[in-house]
Amino acid sequence: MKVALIGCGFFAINQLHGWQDATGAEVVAVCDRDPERLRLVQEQFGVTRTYTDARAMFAEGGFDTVDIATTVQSHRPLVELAARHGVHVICQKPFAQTMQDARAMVSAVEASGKVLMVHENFRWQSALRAAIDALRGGAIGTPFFGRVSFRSGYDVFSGQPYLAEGERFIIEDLGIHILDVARALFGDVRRLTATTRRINPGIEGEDVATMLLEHKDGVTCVVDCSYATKRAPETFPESLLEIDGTGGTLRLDAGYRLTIQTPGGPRRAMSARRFCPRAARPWHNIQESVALIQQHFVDSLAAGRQPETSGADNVLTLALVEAAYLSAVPNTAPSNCRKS
Ligand code: NAD
Ligand code: 89V
Repeated sequence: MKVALIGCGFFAINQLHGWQDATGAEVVAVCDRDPERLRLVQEQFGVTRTYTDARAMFAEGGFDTVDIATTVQSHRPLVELAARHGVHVICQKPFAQTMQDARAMVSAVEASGKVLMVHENFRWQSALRAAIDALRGGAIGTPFFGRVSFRSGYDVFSGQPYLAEGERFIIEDLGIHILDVARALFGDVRRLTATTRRINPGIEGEDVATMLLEHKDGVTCVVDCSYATKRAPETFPESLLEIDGTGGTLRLDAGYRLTIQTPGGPRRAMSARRFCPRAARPWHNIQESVALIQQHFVDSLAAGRQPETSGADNVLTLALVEAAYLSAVPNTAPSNCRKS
């Protein structure tokens, strides 16, 4: 697979490392509007074809997949450009700013006959993947309760200053991952309610969100996210799990210690493996998930399968984000529930 990458910013470095580790894929061209970012990437990764304009890169061609690592505003024009040039597409989360944009991008790539995957990598963190596999394998029977929890005081704004500026913050940027993990664990969602708060006065959006999900298969799940939680140990970027099933319990605790308990059965515990020695803590878990999702894309294409977080699948995660914002808006309760 020959890959062209658009957007050489903060996070793309992880993606470029991931492509270096991938079997069956190589990056042949990179594009960024900022020539300085291009220079840095060329120096670090030795990619010689560089472009400041994506249209020029597509016009020259020579690649079969485009990996879009820009922020959300540019996703729709770039995905549609890729669809017009008939290449496979990977697009970073959040996939779109509106459901309409998301559906338009899915339709455009579908019409081109190519594959579209949203880079929704959290479900590929190895500790979360071990939990997902255990649950899907019936390790604790039928789950009936879940909690997927991300609570941190980590300063995300130093690496990604734009996160402090948007009207929306934690649900759109981070909650989207955690909602996707809930979908990977318990399937699709029938109903969602949410509350939000802004604790940090220096940012525009909400930095605390608590969501209650009723999954179609009957699981009730609490998804709680916070960037205002100052505690030790700092668990960034771990998503912790508490899951109860008819046949036992699964816990994923700080330090990514996974424990599965069944009555009368052995208590099974494991630690997350060290996959990516080159990634600096605390980003190693994320770097690992990036490499794994990129390899999943290569393998899915080779096998003629849709990747797990295809564009069509990710529209359902995005719908939960939209539902959470709608639910959390004050005064949107039906008029007969409001105080007069
Ligand atoms: P960034 O601003 O650091 O980098 C984006 C880069 O894209 C910039 O260098 C910019 O010049 C370039 N760019 C923007 N529009 C362009 C265009 N039309 N053509 C060419 N270049 C263009 O942003 P970032 O922090 O790297 O985030 C990028 C995306 O990755 C965001 O959507 C963010 O939510 C996502 N992200 C994902 C994870 C994850 O774990 N999946 C983690 C961090 C960020
Ligand atoms: O994964 C992300 O999208 C990042 C972070 C983990 C920092 O929230 O923005």
